[in-house]
Amino acid sequence: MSFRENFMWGAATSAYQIEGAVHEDGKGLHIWDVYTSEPGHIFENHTGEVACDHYHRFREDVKIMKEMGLKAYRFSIDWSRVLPEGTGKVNEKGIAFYNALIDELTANGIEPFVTLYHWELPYELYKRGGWMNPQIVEWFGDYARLVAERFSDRVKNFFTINEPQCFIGLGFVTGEHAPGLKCPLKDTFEMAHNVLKAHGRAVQRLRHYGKQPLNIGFAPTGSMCYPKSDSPEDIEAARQALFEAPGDVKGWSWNVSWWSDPVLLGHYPEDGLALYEPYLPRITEEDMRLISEPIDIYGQNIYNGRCIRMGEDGRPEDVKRYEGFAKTAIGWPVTPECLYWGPKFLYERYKKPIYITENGLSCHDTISLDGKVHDPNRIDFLARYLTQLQKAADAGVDIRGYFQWSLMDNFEWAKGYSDRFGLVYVDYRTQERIWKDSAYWYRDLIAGKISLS
Ligand code: IFM
Repeated sequence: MSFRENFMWGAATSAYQIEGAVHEDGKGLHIWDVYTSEPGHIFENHTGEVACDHYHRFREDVKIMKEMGLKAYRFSIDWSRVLPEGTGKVNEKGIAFYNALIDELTANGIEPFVTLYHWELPYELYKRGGWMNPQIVEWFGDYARLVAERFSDRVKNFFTINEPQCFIGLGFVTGEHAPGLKCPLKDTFEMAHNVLKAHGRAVQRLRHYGKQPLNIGFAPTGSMCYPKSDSPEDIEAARQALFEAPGDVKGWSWNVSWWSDPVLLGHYPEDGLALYEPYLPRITEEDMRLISEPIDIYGQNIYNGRCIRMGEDGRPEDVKRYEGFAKTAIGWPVTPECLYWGPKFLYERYKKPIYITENGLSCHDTISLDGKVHDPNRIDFLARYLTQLQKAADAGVDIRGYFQWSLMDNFEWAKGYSDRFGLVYVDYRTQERIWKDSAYWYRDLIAGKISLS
């Protein structure tokens, strides 16, 4: 057994992390443009002003994708590039850029997967309250309509929002990401509710204005849970731990079920409702109907997980990692099992076809004396993780595709360019793209020249 036929082997990026051209062709500002322009927020004050200069080099980048044999490419549209003020006047040059990118992809036989929101909140909308303003539900809906009208003749697959856990948790709870706020928790729950409603409105608009039947989903993230052993007790403990609400309310956004249950099951999880009760906004049945507007596919970003066993008190407990446990350059644990147990538990609960919308690692990649970039750790990581994903597919989980994060090194938010997640190395001094060893490995895997164990 193996992955299904026409499995979508892909790679992912996002607009601000690669495009550059932030002041070109009528693009409006978004919160990251503004946040990165203020010193002190980002590692060595890096910004995305140039990033990978993908705005000008997208044809070269699509050529790389083609040579790598990618079947699919997941990228995001910068809301402020097509609607500089977030609503109203359309920036035709921004539309033209995405049209050209989509055309280039389809001409090369690469399926585009478009994300509507990968954290570029237009600054003009932020000034009007951003996610706190309930009108954002319609603003986002109008944006989704524009995207459907202009691009859905060629784009069939859409994800509404990427990693709400991060942009609410890091942007508005801890303040490590744009716009750098530490809001009262009550406000963050209200924003989250508006995010989910905006997602629902976008699903409606995409569906209604789509020029063909569309596959629509969203792309949350989360640390997965895997059992210490194959005993039914440990498996049950891991399942429970994955979906339970974090007890520490300050970390509430790092939660799978608070985001995914409303979208897929039509209600917030009961344990979360009880735990977070003092902070919750008014939630109506109409809201829940909107939030649970049916979707077709489930995207999940998975990087790592926690090992869980059933405690003697009958409650799940974390198993301490041994000293020297493998970790990536950014410091995340290497836990391949998360790519078996995560999709398995998610599929059991939500029963939707799954795409792994992001997975990958940062390494300390450098150009070696031979002019090449050798990244054995990335190859080893991918082989281990994908073996587990294949096991999940073999076990009957409906996995439709896998997007490696990322196609190329890029602007890693608060870490600037200090972390390299790409299959392709970007020399930011010259914008030269250099295939890392893992890019060749991924190409050979896609071509069927390498088998996973
Ligand atoms: O670079 C990010 C991406 O934008 C969202 N998911 C995690 C990646 C690595 O941190």
